[in-house]
Amino acid sequence: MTHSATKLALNIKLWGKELGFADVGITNTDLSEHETAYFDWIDNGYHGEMAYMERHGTKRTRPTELEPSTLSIISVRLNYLDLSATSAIDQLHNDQHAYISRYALGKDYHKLLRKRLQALANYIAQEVPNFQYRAFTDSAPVLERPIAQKAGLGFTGKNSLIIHPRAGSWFFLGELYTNLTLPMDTPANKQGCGPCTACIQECPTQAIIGNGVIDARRCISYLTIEFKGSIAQELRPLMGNRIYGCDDCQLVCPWNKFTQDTTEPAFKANSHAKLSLDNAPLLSLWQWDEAQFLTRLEGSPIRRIGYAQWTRNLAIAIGNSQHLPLNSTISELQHKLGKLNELVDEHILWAVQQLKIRSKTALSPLESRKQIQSTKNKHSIHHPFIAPKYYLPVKCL
Ligand code: B12
Ligand code: SF4
Ligand code: SF4
Repeated sequence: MTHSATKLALNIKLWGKELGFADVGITNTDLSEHETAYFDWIDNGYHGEMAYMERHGTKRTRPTELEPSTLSIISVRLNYLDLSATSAIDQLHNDQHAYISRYALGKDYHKLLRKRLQALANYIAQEVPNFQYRAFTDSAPVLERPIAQKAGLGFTGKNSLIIHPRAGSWFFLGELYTNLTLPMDTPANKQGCGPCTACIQECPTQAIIGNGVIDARRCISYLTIEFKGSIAQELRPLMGNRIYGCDDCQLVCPWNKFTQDTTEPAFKANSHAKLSLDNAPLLSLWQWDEAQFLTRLEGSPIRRIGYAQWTRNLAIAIGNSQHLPLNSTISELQHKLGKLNELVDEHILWAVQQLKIRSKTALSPLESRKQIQSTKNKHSIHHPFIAPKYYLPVKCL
């Protein structure tokens, strides 16, 4: 490796930090050690209905099939957790409120991250004639986690997320595929989980089926964001009040006590919405019509799922609530029957039925709390699971 390549790599890291990335690492295009695991995952059908993952074939595992001129990959991470947002744990414990995944409380990260990568590329282009690159985050057939691990940004946790030993896992990943020959960073090969299995045990739907292996078909993130169909009845009670994404396998991860606050104003909770998404009552969100959904969530990643899916998800969360007023909530639910489509109606009817069952077996809030605590079977149909212990920096617990 030439002296100038080493110097350029150092500069790329400095520029990346200047641009607000929490870390920048560099690796090559060899992801062969991950190929078998990836295709086993697809062959087992764990990707559910994300058919694009099958369609992309080896483009995801062989970077040069996606971009032939690629010689080195620059991998970046950007912290997104807003430590000043209402406590994630309080929201999960309040079944009259909606739980929205922390990454979606602010503005959509796709554009922001790509722009930032573009800015990094501009710095490089000033130094290197004939510099070629492509910027990616999330949506392209790129094996982002294995790349980040190889570039030294963190190890792969049992929850499959990349975990930085001094910053936890609340960050997005992005990449620049480049035609530069750059020195590789040391891969973060040693898994830091040790004997811990908190994420596996506490996943509400038992979607983590092995070390680093997720069955997306059971994952609440998949069910609420990617999956358009009818959610299996046995999974609905386990979803609790999680209406968009899920964070439990990060909330219970001890490494996340080292979480760093986001420095991005765009990722601050409610940087876009006219309602506090970190603290939103289910029934207020239920009252939005489609026009409100579209205007209030302008610039939010949530808008992507569309109003019908949003309504489906809300219906499940309302059906799971033990503490909403019964009669008025049932009539609010019924009010939307026949307004969207049969699939949404089916979820609304399910929710109405859940509330009616609740009215017959009504427990006082105290009795109901006691029952939740004493339940041995955490996947008991009536009690969406709440983990006993969470890890976040003290200020936002
Ligand atoms: C499809 C997808 C999903 C699916 C499937 C999740 C999954 N685990 O694969 C669903 C919808 C469920 C999902 C959920 C979430 N996702 Co997602 N998702 C993706 C996407 C688009 C592709 C991931 C993929 O290829 N999966 C297929 C599996 C097989 O690949 P893999 O997990 O990378 O697995 C490799 C390694 O884990 C390794 N491996 C496998 N087993 C083992 C075992 C050991 C011991 C080791 C060391 C390694 C190892 O080999 C595998 C094959 O190469 C990426 C973006 C991208 N283009 O990469 C974002 C991405 C992974 N998601 C992300 C996020 C933030 C989330 C959520 C937290 C969002 C939320 N709050 O709801 C959840 C977390 C759920 C979870 N525990 O994974 C971030 C992760 C950032 C990070 N710190 O790691 C990414 C990178 C997006 C981004 N650009 O920031 N996601
Ligand atoms: S995001 Fe939620 S449902 Fe998915 S694996 Fe993590 S804890 Fe389980
Ligand atoms: S919760 Fe425990 S097992 Fe899961 S990723 Fe974190 S350290 Fe690893």
